[in-house]
Amino acid sequence: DPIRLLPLYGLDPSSYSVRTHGAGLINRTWVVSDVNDKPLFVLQRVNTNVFKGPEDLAHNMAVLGEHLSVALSDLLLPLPIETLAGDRTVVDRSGFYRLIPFVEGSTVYTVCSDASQAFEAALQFGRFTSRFEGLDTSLLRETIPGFHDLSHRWLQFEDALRDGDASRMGQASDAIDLLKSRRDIVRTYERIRESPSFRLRVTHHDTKISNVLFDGKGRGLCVIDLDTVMPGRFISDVGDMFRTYLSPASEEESDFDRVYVRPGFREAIREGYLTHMAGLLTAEELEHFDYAGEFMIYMQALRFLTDHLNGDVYYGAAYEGHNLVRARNQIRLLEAFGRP
Ligand code: GN1
Ligand code: MG
Repeated sequence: DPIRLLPLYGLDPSSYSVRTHGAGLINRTWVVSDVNDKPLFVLQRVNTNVFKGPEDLAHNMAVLGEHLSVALSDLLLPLPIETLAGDRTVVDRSGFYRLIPFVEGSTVYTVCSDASQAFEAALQFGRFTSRFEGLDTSLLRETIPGFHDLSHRWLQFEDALRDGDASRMGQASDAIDLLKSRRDIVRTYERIRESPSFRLRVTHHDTKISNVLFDGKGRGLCVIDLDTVMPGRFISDVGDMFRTYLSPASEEESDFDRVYVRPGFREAIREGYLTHMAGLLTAEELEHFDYAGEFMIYMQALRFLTDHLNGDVYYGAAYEGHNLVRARNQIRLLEAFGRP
């Protein structure tokens, strides 16, 4: 029970209750409330199989916080609180934890249900990146090496095709063939990676709707879940919004007829993101705005399929063939997205 960590922060466990919260695949999250049930903190356990260097996360949060305070920025960014000993992460045998202030009156959504939410979220992610424009991104550490490096993901896929489960490979041949046939998406990425017109900026790398806090009127307040904040390209953040906001059904949906692109959402993401980013993106980046969607949807399909072939070691599986369903779902979305 994570309540045992509260004394490290000088908090008396008998004055708080802890409830599980959210549904990420990687980390575990709880909300800590007071005796009147008022939420005060979010407690998270970070998956150390995925994030191998807790000190890198702590380092990055410190760099971000420092930049905002020096720049006297108006950006709201809930950063981990210090323990009595002055640490922003707590390491114990089960992993490492951090405690973050709960933003009063905030709500999270697990599904992006209308275009105005997509607009608000995209505005928040664009605003987040824009507020770090003056920061030297080389100060940030890579918390997951090669995280959105599509060439690296392609190589992992090839490894799985060589060493993975043979019977699963047979069953998944349709998905394997489809992803091989769209290797042009990897080639475009390789050009982008070498192009000086594509800038490295402070990038969130996990722009799903549940990583944005909203107020009671449906206005975006700020972004959360900063573990994967590191130097990156805008195609990661814009692409993951396309990937996770366009369809009414998520990557978990097994009825693929429910996976499609809702009208108006694409435009909402574009307008929202460009609210703060229009003046910062280069002409070549703007030309690749829609490519971002292909890039992220394709990468997620590759990652799910790779994990399926490898025996579900990364994402886990709640039922037999779960990651193959997720991969096929993302392939359906890639087809619905169309070729930019
Ligand atoms: C993971 O755990 P969650 O949902 O925040 C993954 C993302 C994937 C996502 C797919 C560190 O994020 O890259 O897009 O699952 N995060 C990591 O649901 O691998
Ligand atoms: Mg995350």
